[in-house]
Amino acid sequence: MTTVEGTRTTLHPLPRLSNATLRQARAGVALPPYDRGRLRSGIVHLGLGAFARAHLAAYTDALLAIAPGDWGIIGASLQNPGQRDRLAPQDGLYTAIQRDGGKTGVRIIGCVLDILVAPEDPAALIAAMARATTHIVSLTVTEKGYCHDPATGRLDQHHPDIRHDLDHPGAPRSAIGLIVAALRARRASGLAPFTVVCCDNLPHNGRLVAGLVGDFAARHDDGLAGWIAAHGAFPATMVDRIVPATTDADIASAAAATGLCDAAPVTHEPFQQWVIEGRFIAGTRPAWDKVGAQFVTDVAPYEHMKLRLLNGAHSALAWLGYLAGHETIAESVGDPVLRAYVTALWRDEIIPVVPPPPGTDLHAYAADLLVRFDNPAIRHRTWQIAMDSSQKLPQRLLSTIRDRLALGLPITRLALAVAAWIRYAGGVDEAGHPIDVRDPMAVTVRKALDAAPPDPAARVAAILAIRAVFGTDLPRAAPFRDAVTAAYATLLEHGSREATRRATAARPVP
Ligand code: CS2
Repeated sequence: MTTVEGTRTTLHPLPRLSNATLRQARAGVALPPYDRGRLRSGIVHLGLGAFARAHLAAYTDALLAIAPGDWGIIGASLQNPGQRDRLAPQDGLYTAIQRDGGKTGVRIIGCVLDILVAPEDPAALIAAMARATTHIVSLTVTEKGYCHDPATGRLDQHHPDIRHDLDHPGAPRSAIGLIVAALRARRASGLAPFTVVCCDNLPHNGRLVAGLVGDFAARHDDGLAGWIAAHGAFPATMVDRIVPATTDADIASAAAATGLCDAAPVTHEPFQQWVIEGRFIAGTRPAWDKVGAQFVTDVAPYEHMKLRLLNGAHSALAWLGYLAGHETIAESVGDPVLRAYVTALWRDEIIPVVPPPPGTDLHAYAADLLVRFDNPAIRHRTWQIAMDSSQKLPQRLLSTIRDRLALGLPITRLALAVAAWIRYAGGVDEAGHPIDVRDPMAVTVRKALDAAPPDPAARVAAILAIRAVFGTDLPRAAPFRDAVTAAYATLLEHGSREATRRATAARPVP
């Protein structure tokens, strides 16, 4: 038995996956067909979690299999050494398990060459980003990793990490501080900037990160902000693949499939989509389009479709499903009440206000989403999706609500989702058990609820007053306040399933 240091994971008595053992993988396991020894890095990726390893790295690995290029990836962990401790003994190799109902495909991904841990040595990470051979810095640091105000999209100058980084520009700890430090180093050595590719589910993610980097750089009066604005590139992207957190059971299935111990496999659905604005510095980028990515001039319609239909429904199902006692998204959409709700939510409230991307039928897209959500082999926990909800709500649901309010359209089902978040964030489930709410604003939300008088209208008003989530417009919009209050009262009185049934059955007056 091998125990991986820094984790509680116990591995099987099999050889550990590494360069030396790779060829011992069982027949049927796809191996990187390129020569890893000759592969050089061209990408530094901040936040090397499961999603990036099943998406950006999977695309890059597939590309390297058909077209050589110096597009190896140096991954960086911004929080703790866990991922490095799991992957370094494996020479960066890991197993990707594709699950589609009863069908499984197994492949070992080889394009991650090294993993750095920012808090251990920020200078080493800045140096890797500032190297002439690094052309792209990509990110999946989750919504809260950008240290911004979700309602305005501006840098939160009071965020402890941003304050730290402004005071210690040579040893930053936030993604934005690290990027600015590396851009400063490139400018000093006469290099062009790298292209920053944000792969998080944020609205206008390229523009948003450009603004945050600009805000941060402008705090030092050395002309850096102007240089970045003139020479930098921050293409927008839409990323999509359902990738649940890796569990011990996944580690066991990777071992069973490959015959090798892997402390950090990823599991994912077959579907993947990556739409990228084709704006890279000097046009230097991997030909990801050869392996299915789409380069377009305007990502916005794809982003709206994905954030509002997929992620909006995911969050709604996460809160309502969790409250109804469902552990996963597949279980939630297996419940006829929640299934009817999400179908009606898409058809009646979301699709009518989302302009479709070229050649896309949004009803067909929604039908495909339901098939993806149904995939029983993907155990995507409602609790996992409910994490950091305060950072997700604006782009996933509130934008759609704003569009409908502007047109005077009803929002019954969307309002139920918002009310379900408030109910979930209260921290007690329908059986009276505590909910482990993980959210940077968990305390703020709980305090607001606890301080409000106990009636639903007062509690909802207290939450809507949280400006960083709801802005200044929504708390003043009476149809929104009333719809959320009514839904919240029904949730408290009748529970999630009955409230969902009623919201689905409601025939709101247009
Ligand atoms: C999910 C996303 O955890 C969540 O919030 O909604 O991770 C979702 O699975 C991906 O965006 C799918 O591309």
